[in-house]
Amino acid sequence: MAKKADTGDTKSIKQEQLKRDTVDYQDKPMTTRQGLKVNDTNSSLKAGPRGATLLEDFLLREKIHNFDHERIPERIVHARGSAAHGYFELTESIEEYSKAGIFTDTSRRTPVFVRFSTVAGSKGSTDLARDVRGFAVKFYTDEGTWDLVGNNMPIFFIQDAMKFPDLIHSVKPEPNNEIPQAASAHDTFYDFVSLTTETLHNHIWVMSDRGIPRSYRMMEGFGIHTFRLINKKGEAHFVKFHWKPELGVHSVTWDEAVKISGADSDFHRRDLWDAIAAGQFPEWELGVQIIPEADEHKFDFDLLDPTKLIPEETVPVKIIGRMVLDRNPENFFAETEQVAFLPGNIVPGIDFTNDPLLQGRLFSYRDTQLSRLGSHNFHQIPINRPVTDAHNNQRDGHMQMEIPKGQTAYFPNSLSGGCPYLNSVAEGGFESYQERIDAKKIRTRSESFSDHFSQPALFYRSLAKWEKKHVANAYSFELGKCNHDHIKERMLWIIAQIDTDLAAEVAENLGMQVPKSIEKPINQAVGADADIKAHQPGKKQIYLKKSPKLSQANTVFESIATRQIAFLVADGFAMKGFDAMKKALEKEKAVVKLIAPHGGMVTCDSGMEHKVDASIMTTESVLYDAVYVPGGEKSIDRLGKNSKCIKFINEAFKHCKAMAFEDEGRELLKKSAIKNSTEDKALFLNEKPKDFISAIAKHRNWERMEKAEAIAV
Ligand code: HDD
Repeated sequence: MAKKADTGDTKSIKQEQLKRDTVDYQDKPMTTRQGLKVNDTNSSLKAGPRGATLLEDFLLREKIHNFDHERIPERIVHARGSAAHGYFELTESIEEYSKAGIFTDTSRRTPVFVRFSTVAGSKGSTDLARDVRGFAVKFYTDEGTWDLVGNNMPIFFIQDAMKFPDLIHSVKPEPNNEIPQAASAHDTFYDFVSLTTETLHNHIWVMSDRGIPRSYRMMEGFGIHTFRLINKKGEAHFVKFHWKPELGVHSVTWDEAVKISGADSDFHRRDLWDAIAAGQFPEWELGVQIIPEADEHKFDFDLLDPTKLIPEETVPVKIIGRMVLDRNPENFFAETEQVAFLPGNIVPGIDFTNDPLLQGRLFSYRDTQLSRLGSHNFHQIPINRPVTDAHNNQRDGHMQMEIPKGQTAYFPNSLSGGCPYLNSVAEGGFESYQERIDAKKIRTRSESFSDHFSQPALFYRSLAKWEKKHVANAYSFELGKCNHDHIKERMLWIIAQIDTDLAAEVAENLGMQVPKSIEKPINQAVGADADIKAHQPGKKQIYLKKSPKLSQANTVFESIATRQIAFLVADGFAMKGFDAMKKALEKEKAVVKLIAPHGGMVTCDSGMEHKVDASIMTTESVLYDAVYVPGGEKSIDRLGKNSKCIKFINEAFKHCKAMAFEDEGRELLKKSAIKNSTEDKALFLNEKPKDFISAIAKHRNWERMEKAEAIAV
């Protein structure tokens, strides 16, 4: 059993296991794959220096053969991602609900591997696409591997796995011209969404700031489906899983997202890597919402419907553990690319429900690994191997890496003494929950799934004013990119079912009217004999006025740890103020970056040289969380003549960031579009670092939003 380490030593069983498979080429001679020492890897074997290459050249053939097969198919969804190792610790046992060791043993430290991702884009696409983010956690538990394969939003687009290929085909680049990449803003997606109103709830989350996170480290995670917990007595409770980030939930604006995509399309990947490399380990709490089986039908929606969340105000989230990511992978391909998550990987004490989306996923993930990883033995790849030993009679096939001993590969057997032997439930053998089933076999959708409007409306009502504005802008942008008016009209009618003012604002931006009705029923195209009624959206209900927990305005605003602060400097900048500000920010674990008109070194007014982190030519304002400009006449004069520097300041203001100017630094402010803005809660002129720090912790000054809109950059 992996025990919690008392010291800083966090080495886990998984880490030790991976270490055995890690190859270190340092101080080693170059060899072929067969171990033959190589003395030339630069030229092929030829008939004379200018002659034809010989077929005999086995060295060339081996090298090129490997190169020709280096790529594997990318994931059909969630192709773009980044991952890290870490651990999970239980802080409170929930023994009364679950017998899983991971939920009962508070002394354990369970190794995890977590992969974050976007959904729609290809492997090389931008991190900052407006999209759902995947949040997949592999727990290497003592009882076998458990995968919680979730997203950063608590609901999903569709209710039945049968529709997943349609959803994905609609959002992926259009099949005739393969446009657009990593973007939902196109006709086929909105054609599908507007004909499939069950998508609305997840869709409005994507239109909100949740669709463009500031960092993977600043996202919530959700298991989405209702799962079951099973205790020692065999009793079941329903459960929803939540990950809550220590740093709070924060996002960038759409204008920034677009610009970050150009300035650094690896922004989230780099952010995660750099934070871990700097010892700033991202951390989440694991929370559960637990519902007694007897309460299954007490809700205004169906617990099996994955397009519904249970408001935290209705069932509070109980925090039971913490997850820390403390190690970057050694090799992206071997670990991050080859990791295979399977929602079907569970352990005793956790079980599924009949959520029809979850049921389909149980098949799909195992199946897809065959196309992606090429062999059903993908579980033997080091990153996918459990930390428990695996013994069974499954044998052979492509890329078998083990050498199973003995005469038998069947059960029952007497020739091997009945081994590998079966385990009773008391010995930890897995037993599916004995759910009573008495039903007709039928291809339909339960009518209890038909409420498509109440929760998108609840989400929208719960947002702060600035969040609502962002949603209206996002709808306007996305629909503005569609070419077909009938699709936009259908969407406007649907948005009006969420909120009429929202629909009116979007319609105005599109130069259209919100239609009073639509010609044909929504979801008309469900199939010849299909149960059209079951696919029609029900009437909107208001069972909860607001759910404040859904708004990012109510997240954590405590820390500035890992926030990137741009210090704009040129030769001659004043040390007065600079040093105190730098020390104060670094004390709070923020990252100070010196940005200057040139690379190399920059000299302050006391003659000291300081290393420039980025020349202003190579960086952009959108990559930083806040800006500080120290004084120094010479420095400010130089910066004031640099138009990129003025743009840097204008953009930081536009994006509502905290900004501080010292002494002559204020002259730079005058040259910018901001001029002399006073009474701005995140704009500081010769003020104490303390105030600047608390403004950075608030992430953005959204009160500035209207004024900021007017800034043209
Ligand atoms: Fe899925 C990958 C999350 C529904 C089929 N999915 C994948 C990943 C995440 C999710 C995070 C990336 C895992 C990784 O990092 O390797 N998917 C979800 C969530 C869903 C969901 C939260 C609904 C609640 N997915 C879903 C359905 C199907 C799939 C209904 C098919 C019926 N998903 C896949 C897949 C992928 C995948 C095609 C692609 C690569 C992979 O599995 O390993 O099988």
